[in-house]
Amino acid sequence: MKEEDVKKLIDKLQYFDYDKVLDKIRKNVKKPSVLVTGGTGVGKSSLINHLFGMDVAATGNGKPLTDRITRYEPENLDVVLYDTLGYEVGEDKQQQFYKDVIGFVKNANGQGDVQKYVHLVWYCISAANKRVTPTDLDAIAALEGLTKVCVVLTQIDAATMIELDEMKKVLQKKLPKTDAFMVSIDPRIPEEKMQWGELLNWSVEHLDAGLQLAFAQALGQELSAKHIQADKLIHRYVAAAAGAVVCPLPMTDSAALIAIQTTMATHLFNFWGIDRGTDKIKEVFVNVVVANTGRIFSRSLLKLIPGAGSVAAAVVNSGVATSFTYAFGRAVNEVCYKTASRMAKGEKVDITSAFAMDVIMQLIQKYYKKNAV
Ligand SMILES: Nc1nc2c(ncn2[C@@H]2O[C@H](COP(=O)(O)OP(=O)(O)OP(=O)(O)O)[C@@H](O)[C@H]2O)c(=O)[nH]1
Ligand SMILES: [Mg+2]
Repeated sequence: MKEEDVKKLIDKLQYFDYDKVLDKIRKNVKKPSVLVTGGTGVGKSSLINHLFGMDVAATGNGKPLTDRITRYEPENLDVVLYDTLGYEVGEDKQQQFYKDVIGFVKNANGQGDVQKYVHLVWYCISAANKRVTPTDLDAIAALEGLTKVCVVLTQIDAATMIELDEMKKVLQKKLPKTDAFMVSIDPRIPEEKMQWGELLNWSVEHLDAGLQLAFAQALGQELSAKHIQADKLIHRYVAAAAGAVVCPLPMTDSAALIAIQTTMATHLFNFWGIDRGTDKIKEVFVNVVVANTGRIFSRSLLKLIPGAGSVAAAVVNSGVATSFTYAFGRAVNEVCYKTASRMAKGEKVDITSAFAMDVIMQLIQKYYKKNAV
């Protein structure tokens, strides 16, 4: 009897099309854009690849806008990246760079066309060069008149602490209002010496609220910066869940609510970048999580609400709908985060066991209790 009810409940979700649902979620996403610039060989393309993964700046379908500027809009990332060729030594070449890059941002941001707007500039200066040049200082000052700019001190593995301190001092003196972050892609440099997280937090904070989630979605490696945004994402669906259950309804009629929850799970899965692997991963996710959301929902509620009785008799009110949706979101989020962390380390993860129903149910219980209304 119970299983039959549950089956009825999830029948409507059987033909879940992951890509279609995701398309709908991402269709209207406004993408932030980041322009990465600085001298030649300072590690601009490497930085883009490190943060957004998948050799975006090497193999991505970049569109050369000028000789110097290439635009990347990777299909599965909610961000637009402009990689630039760095300036070379020589007065003429520096002038040309100055004209090209600053001219580009001026033009892009002066048109009032949000599609073209450059939201952030990461101005890279290599610690390996041991110095901040007048060209850098001039370019940064000019760019700051046009958009939000920070300095990224790259390749810090190639400088001593004393050299780094010296460069930081120069930056503080010449550009006292500009934030600067030290990074390297050398895996031998201990994490605490680098400021990847700080660079990404700066970036999120300097974007409009409507662009922050998209920026975080696009990040591949530095997962801690995604957390706050993931929570915001869950809250959106909790609000939708409240709207779907305006008056109490029988659990067997909660297909609309479950559809919201499966969409949330799909959104989180994409947000954490787990679907950037093979199609097989998506397929497993759909089979393990999406197809079971109704079952997880009904079983959890019978466990969590004392006296709910059978599925047929149970009634879902707005409080239960929001508490459960929140707990489910947190549970899926936690598993996604752990999975993405393991994948980032190069581990091969078995999605079936990572997202097993028991694992999700236990986490739901943990979060539901904490937030029960
Ligand atoms: N040691 C060290 N090498 C790095 C680091 N980041 C990049 N590199 C190396 O520096 C070289 C130049 O890196 P790119 O990313 O191509 O530099 P770029 O700024 O894009 O250069 P252009 O496009 O020519 O202006 C490559 O050989 C990278 O492997 C780093 O953090 N540490
Ligand atoms: Mg490059």
